[in-house]
Amino acid sequence: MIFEDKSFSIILGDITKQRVDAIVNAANPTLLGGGGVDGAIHAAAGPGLLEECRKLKGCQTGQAKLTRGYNLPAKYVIHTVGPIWKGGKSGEQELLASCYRECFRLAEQNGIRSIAFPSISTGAYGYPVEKAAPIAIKEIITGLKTTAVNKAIMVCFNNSTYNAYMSAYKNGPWH
Ligand code: AR6
Repeated sequence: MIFEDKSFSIILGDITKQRVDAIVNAANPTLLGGGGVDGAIHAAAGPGLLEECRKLKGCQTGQAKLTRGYNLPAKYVIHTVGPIWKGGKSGEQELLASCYRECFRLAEQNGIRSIAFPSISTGAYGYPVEKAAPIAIKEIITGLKTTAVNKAIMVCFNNSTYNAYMSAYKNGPWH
């Protein structure tokens, strides 16, 4: 999708390989690493990332914090903590939207022009991807329209995630 010199893509791939200004990490409140995309980002970035994360003293659900990218091709990592899915009546939608918005806010503050997102909360945190995808897409398109970020990529790690995002994109009101 291209609009007003801005671009949004949904791809199948590995976020640690993306050559963008910042990649987003789906972290946990300790910011001290974990499995899934968090583990992959720490493994690819090297120990400097964990050292910097230790100084951040954690992060609340729906918030985001920035570090450098160390051995990653990306200059920065934006760590955000998605909500754990508890059935949808515990504010999950608003917290998930807040993750994407906070990432754009930090991007804007730090001169980041290109950003790659993983599918926040839809792995270990159990958020149904069919419900998460339209929220993610809406906030990413809003972020592109309202900040200086000009390129956003949703990096899906498997086919079912990719299909859910493509279908949410096709069925959405944004084009
Ligand atoms: N590139 C892109 N996406 C990936 C990659 C990768 N290299 N690896 C996994 N994914 P998850 P969450 C996808 O579980 O649900 C961690 O332990 C994965 O297929 O990584 O927010 C943290 O420390 C899924 O689609 O994050 C937290 O404790 C998506 O990334 C907890 O998991 C998110 O899955 C956070 O859970």
